[in-house]
Amino acid sequence: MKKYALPLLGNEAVAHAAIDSGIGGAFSYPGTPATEIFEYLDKYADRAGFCAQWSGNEKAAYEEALGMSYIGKRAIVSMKSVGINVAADPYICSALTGVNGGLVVVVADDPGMHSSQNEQDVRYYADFARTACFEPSSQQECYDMTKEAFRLSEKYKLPVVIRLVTRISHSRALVDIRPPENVLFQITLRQNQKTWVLLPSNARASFKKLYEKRNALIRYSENCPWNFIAKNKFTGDSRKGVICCSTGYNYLREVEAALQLEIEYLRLGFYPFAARLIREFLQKKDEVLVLEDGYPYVEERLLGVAGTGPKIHGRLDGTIETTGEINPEKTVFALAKMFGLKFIADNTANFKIPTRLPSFCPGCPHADTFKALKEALSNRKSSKVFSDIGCYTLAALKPYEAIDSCVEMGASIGMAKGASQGGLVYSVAVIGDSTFAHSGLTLMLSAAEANTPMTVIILDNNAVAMTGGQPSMINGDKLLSLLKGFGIPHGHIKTIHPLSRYHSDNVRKIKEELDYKGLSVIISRRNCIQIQQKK
Ligand SMILES: Cc1ncc(C[n+]2csc(CCOP(=O)(O)OP(=O)(O)O)c2C)c(N)n1
Repeated sequence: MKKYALPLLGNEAVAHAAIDSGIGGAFSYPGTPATEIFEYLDKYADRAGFCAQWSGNEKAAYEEALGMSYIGKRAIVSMKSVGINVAADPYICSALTGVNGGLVVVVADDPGMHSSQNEQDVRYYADFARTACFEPSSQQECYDMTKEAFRLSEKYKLPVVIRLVTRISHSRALVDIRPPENVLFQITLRQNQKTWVLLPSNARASFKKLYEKRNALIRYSENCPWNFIAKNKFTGDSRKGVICCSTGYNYLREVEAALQLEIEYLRLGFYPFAARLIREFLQKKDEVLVLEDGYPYVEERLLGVAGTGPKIHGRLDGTIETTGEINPEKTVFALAKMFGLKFIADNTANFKIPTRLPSFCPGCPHADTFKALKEALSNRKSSKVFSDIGCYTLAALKPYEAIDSCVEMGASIGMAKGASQGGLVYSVAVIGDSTFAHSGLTLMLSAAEANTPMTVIILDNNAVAMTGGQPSMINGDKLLSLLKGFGIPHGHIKTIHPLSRYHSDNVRKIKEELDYKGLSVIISRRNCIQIQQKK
């Protein structure tokens, strides 16, 4: 095969590697910054002969991938940071069942919360589940590590995580494409695989085995090409060094070059911890700076509780801000502090990145819904509006200021129910159609079962708008029939059309349902303006 390179986003490089690894299927639920992984796979699925399907939520996506792995085919499941919270149950349990076909779990974290409700760090999950985790620093590594992750997953019979962060997911570089694997992954149905039945007697044995696998993974970690000490042509202060991972590695090299510093560093790109290699690096150091994006995962482990060894600098001692993304500017300051450089402050102007605030698109149906809801609630001072995550969360901002909470996907209905059961009068939940399918359904079932006095407003814009307009699973008449099936009295399932010309009619309908002393649902139905324009 002729050698060639492609200009790929980090997300696309992961996806391309999955195709070249001969996957049988790709599963995902949209979420920034991970969405493009599946979108790329979806584009090539038919041609490459694998299945690609958006799933109802991340847990569903994980289980579908696990099923494909069970029959011996390779599968990839991708999601954003908080997605792994939803998929945690099958992910952690599948470390015990083991896998058959290689199973790669790509989680794109979002340090700095560009488009997420928190800054969580999947490396803790990988550790918690006792599995392995790759952490690429470049688009080439996204490609190479994904290929290696499939191999490793099959070798150790474990799901393997690839941890991305926004800047790696969403930046583009030339990626050398290696020859695709010539393996044809056939269905292989193995007999008598007790590990797949997690009865305590089976699970105990698997848990023991998991620790044996962990020891093997630590040995791999100590010898793999992704973890290494850079020592070549070093002439600087050898008692001070840096441990860097993910973007930290890039920023170190960028700043090192810009400021003509030479710094000895250890780069980490695979976990569990390469203990021997890390000890070797620490032995000769008095001070070490940790440059990592996300939580102080490496830093905390280096510090331990004994407090011996070199001084560790990073987020925990205030050398780097505790929260938020790291960036070249923070790297400059941290290095200046450790190396006692004075000129740094003048160099930082080049590294500043301006911020922009989001807002509803002109013509967005959500804007009309919130105008009507605000008016309907204006004389009902004790009301609270529990919202969810989607474009509609922007109603928290001026001029609407129409929602009181947004916690995680599906929380709106549960919180409105709990508040109503605690005595709140005018308890309102607002949830998008995709979020409703993702994790609102079960809560709606229990609200219907208890006939809790509350009003649920489902914003049916026929799309997962926030993440770029992917198809939502339930909307239109299907949504209406489903709600009727929950046993909610038909008279209390109403539809409104969010347009200013229907405003007073919409306000009246919402008021009627607010005053009803049981569960009522209002479907606010109009296509997302972006989707409409595309059509
Ligand atoms: C567990 C989890 N998965 C994915 C996301 C990313 N995400 C945020 S809102 C949303 C769905 C939005 O769709 P919908 O509820 O229909 O509202 P819309 O944006 O269309 O108004 C998604 C996928 C997330 N925040 N949390």
